[in-house]
Amino acid sequence: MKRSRYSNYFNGFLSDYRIEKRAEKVLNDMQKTGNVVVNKFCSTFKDKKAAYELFKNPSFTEMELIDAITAKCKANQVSEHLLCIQDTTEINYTKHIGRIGRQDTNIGPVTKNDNAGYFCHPMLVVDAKQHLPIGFSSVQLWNRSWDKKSRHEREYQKLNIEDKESYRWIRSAQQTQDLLPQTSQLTIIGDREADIYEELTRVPNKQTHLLIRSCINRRLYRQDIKLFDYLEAQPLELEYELPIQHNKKRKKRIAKMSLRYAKVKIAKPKSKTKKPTGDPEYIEMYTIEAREFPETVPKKEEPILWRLLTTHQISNAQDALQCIEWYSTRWIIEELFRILKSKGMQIEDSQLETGVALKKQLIMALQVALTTMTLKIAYDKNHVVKANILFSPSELDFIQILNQTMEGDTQKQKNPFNIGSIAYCSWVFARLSGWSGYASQPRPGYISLKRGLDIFRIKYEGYSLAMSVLNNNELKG
Ligand SMILES: [Mn+2]
Repeated sequence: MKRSRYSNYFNGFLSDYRIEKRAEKVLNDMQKTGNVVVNKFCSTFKDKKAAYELFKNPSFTEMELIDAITAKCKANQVSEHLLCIQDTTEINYTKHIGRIGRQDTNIGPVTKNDNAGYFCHPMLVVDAKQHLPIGFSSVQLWNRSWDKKSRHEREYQKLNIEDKESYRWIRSAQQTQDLLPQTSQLTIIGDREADIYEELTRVPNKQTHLLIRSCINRRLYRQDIKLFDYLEAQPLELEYELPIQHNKKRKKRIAKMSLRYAKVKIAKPKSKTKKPTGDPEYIEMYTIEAREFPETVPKKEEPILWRLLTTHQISNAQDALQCIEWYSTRWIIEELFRILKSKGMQIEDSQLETGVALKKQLIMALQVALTTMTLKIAYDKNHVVKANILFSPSELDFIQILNQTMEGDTQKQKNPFNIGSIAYCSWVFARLSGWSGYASQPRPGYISLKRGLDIFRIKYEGYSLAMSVLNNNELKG
C-alpha cells in the first residue's frame, strides 16, 4: 500500500519499482513544465540523465506503458454510459530524422511520403452526461516502413481488413469492449475515416453502440436510391439554430439548421461481396442529416452538413439531437491533439534519439495532456466528479491541506466546490497561481491552472518527502 504514495499510474506495470518511480517522476515533471524536451522538463543533470535512461530502457515496453494508462481508465469507470472517441494523428519527426537515422525501424514515411514519423490512434473515453474525460481505453502506435511498396503495388484494395491500417478503428473498439466490461453502455464515436463497412457490422453488440460521421454515399439494400439522396428526401423534422464560432473555415454566425433522419439498410459494398468475410449482406442503422439552410450560409462557404450513422434508435428529433450532441464531443480529442503538438507540449520537438523512446514518451504525454484538459473542463463546468480519477489519495490529502491555507475568512473567498471533486482541486490550483478566488474575477484559463498545478507538484514533492521521513521514523520507532 505504501507504494501508492509514489506512483499514481505505474504501480505494478513496469519491470521494477525504481523504474515505476522514475516514470512517475518524469510524467509529473512533464506535467509541471508542460514540455517534453528533456532539457526543459528536468532541472538537474541527474534528472536529465535518468529521463534519457528511462526512455532508452529496454526492460519495459510501449505496451506495458499503455496497459498502465488504460488500467487507470478502467478504474475510473464512473458512468452507465461512456462515449469512446477515437481518432488518428500523425506525429512528425522529419526535422529530426538526421539524428534518429533512417535505419530506425520505429520511424517511417507518414502522410507526405518523404516525411518521417509515426501514427497515433487513441480511444479517449468521456462520461456521456458530463463529457468529462476519464482516460484512454486503447492506444495504438504504428509506423510504415521506408521500403514498403506503394498501396497500388501491394494491391491494397485486395487485402483483408485485418491487414489494413484501417483495421485500427475496429481493433480499438474491441480493446475498449475488453477493458470496460462493467460499463453498461459504450458509444464508439469516429469521424468520416471510420465509415468502414466492417466497423458498422463488427463493432455493435448488446453493450456497444456506434456513432460515426458518414463519408460514403452507400448503396441501400435492395433499393435504387443511395444513402445521401434517401436521407435528403426525408421529411423535415426540426429547424434549429446553431451558434457557429469563427474559425479558419467558418464565419461566426447563427446557422439555421434542418434536421432529418431515417432508418436504413446499408448494403455490403460490391467490392466486398466476392470474398467470404462473414460480414452480412446489409446492416440496419439509423442515419441523421443536419444541414444548414442556404439563407445563413456566407458567400464562399459551403453549408454546414453533418451526416451521422448510428445504431442508437432514433424515434424523434430529440433522439437525433442527442446523437449530434454526443458526436460533438469529438472536439475533446481534437483539442487533445493540439495540446500534444503545436499549441502546448510540442511533442514533435522532443529530442529523444530513437523511435521506441519517442513512442514511450508519447504515451506518457497523452496522459499529461489529458490531465491538463480535464482540470479545465471540470472547472468550467463545475463538475462534481471525484478527483481520484486524476490524483492519488495522498495527493488529495495534500490538496485539502493546501485548500485550508488558501481560503479566506469570508464566504466569497471559500472554495465553492465539493471536497474531493476535480473542480475543488482546480480551485486550489487557480489560487496557487495567484488568482484571487472571487467568483466575480474572470475564470482562470489553461495557463494559470497549469501554473497552479506546477506549484502544487513542487510543494507536493516536499510534502511527500516529509511524509516518508515521518513514516520511516514511525516504522523504526
Ligand atoms: Mn480523423
